[in-house]
Amino acid sequence: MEKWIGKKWLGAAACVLSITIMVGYAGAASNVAALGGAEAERVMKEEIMVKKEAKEKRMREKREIQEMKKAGWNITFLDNFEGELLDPTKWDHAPEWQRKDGYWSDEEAFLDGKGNLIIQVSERDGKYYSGAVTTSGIFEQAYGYYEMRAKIPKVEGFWTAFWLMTDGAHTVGNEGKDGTEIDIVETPFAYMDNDTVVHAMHWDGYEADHKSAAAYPVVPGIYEGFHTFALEWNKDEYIYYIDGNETWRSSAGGVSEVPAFVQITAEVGKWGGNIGNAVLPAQMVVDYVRVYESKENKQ
Ligand SMILES: [Ca+2]
Ligand SMILES: [Ca+2]
Repeated sequence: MEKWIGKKWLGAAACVLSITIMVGYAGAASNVAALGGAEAERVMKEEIMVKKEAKEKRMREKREIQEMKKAGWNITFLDNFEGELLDPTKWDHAPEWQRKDGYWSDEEAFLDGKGNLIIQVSERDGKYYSGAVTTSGIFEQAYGYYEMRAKIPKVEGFWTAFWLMTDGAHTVGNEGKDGTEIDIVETPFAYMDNDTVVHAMHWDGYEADHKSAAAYPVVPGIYEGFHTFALEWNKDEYIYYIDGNETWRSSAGGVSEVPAFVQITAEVGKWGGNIGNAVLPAQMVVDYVRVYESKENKQ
């Protein structure tokens, strides 16, 4: 009996062993298949997540524009930089010419196909090239609310700028009322790790009569990730915002009364440090630009 039991147990044990081995093989085989399946599933889930996030982003953007409308601001210019090519009904490349220590080049301003405008700085044959886009001759507005969402690189030797410009900024006399260069944000100190940006106005030309006013707000983490940079330009003053928080207000030079065009540029020059220390190419990534007009403060 004991022997039989022993045999039986032995047999049962062998059977369990063989089942284990079979299960083991089957398990290994299904693990290989599962690995492929899991990878495919991971990729699929990731794609669904990316699409979901993109949809949520679009809805959030629409909601933000709706909220501005409720507050009395109608959108007059919007570019989310979707698609493959810069929209010629909204932007032009700024003229290719020497700017300080670099050259503006069409090649350095382009869409990344992921919903962003790239403003790049590159070195080619010892020369420095940077991107610049403008709405000059396409879109101009006096007063309003101007906003850009962008990620600024921490690279030495150049600065990015989101600014409003008009030919009137060159006209001497009548303060800045007949035209002011309004620098919503400039970033010459990005490489210094001091979290400082520049807001500025320039008027009465760029020679002996040149006048300007500027502020240098410190915003912790401003050179990490995306941020919004905005200006409210009304008949009384200019109000600057970063991430929705007021960073400066001023009516220096008298407030400009003439339409201006929008520019997003990178400038190579010593104000931004030594370009020789830069790791290039470097990119500013712009998610969107929005311009609104106030019902109460139309031009
Ligand atoms: Ca003037
Ligand atoms: Ca975008």
